[in-house]
Amino acid sequence: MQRLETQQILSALQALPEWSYEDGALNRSYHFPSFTHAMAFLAGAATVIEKMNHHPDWSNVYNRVEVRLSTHDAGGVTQLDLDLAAHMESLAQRLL
Ligand code: H2B
Repeated sequence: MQRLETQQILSALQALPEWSYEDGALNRSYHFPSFTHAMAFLAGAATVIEKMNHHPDWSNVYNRVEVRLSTHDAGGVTQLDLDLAAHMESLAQRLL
């Protein structure tokens, strides 16, 4: 998987307006209605993540989930990160 150039990343993020490109990674903060919603999001995303074998840096505090996506092997953002961000976004739509 090849690392993408900044311009390619910014252009792809036009389809993911809630995501930002900072510090070499894609970033998104989710604020769910409850802890249960946040857990449903994490569990749903975990299935996709395992299928992709592509893992986020993420953290949870109560109803908030902070996600940071990069491809460690490539030292930056690749198409895999954009694909995972799109999957997470469609999962989250049903829970936000
Ligand atoms: N996830 C992420 N985000 N970046 C990686 O480089 C990565 C990964 N590498 N999940 C995978 C697993 C790698 O360890 C295996 C061997 O493909």
